[in-house]
Amino acid sequence: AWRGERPGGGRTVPDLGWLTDQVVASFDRAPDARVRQLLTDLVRHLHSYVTRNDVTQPEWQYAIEFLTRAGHITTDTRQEFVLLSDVLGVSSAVDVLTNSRTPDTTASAVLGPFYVEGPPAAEHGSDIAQGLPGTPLWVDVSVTDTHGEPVPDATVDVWQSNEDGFYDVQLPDLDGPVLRARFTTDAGGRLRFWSILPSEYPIPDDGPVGQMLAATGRHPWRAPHLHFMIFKPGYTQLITQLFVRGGPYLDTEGGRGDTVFGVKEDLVVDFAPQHGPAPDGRPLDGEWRR
Ligand code: MBD
Ligand code: FE
Repeated sequence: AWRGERPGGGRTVPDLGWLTDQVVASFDRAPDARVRQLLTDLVRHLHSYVTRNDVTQPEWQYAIEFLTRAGHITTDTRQEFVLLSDVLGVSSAVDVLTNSRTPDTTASAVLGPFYVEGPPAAEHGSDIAQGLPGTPLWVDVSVTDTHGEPVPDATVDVWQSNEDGFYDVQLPDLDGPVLRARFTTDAGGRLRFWSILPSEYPIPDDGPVGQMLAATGRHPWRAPHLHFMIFKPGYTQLITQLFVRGGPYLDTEGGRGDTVFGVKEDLVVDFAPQHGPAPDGRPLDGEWRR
């Protein structure tokens, strides 16, 4: 962490409006109005930020080094900038903005770093955990349009962590994809599959984002969740998550909950313990584990 001295408090910082104006004017001829708007406002906020906080050169250098270290962590399974956006609540903010454009739909949720394009196609009733240990979970979801009518032939990608909170892409010993699958909704707009209960999950915290969490006394945990991406030509895509009611880190107050601020009350659902035969005839009770 950065340890330099801050300049003495109470000093009057110079007015930098002339400098801000010059940079803003430099964007005047940007042909794309949206580009001009976003860059102009970004510069205004950055200038205001360094001015209001009287940022020193070592501090700014530290910030640049932090971002540079983050930028170097880009693998298939780890994108530090995504995590940074997540833990600062920016991903969630953009998600809420996006969702507000389509009222009357199931709430969306952030994509996260572990979606893999083109998951393996799975049959209704199959086990996407492929026998991994955990508490058996039977998922029965209906996809409906905004009039409540079932949507058949929608593509539904699902992905989740295992019992220890790891996604398959984080486990090099696994042989091929697991706990991720692609379903097509049936004539009644439904999909059904076996899996295991997802568990709470620490976001990767051995990099710059982890240092920031540690420096601020924050924990790295996400509340247990199942991811869904639902799409069909002619419909707006829905990316969402379902959270396990009663699970840890669901608290949306006080900044001690889900570390990416991704929980929405509407998306917390009952994962009810079942007794007796399972919907597909398998023996099952609430205590049963494999
Ligand atoms: C996850 O599993 C996740 O879903 C998000 C949004 C961020 C980090 C890890
Ligand atoms: Fe996730």
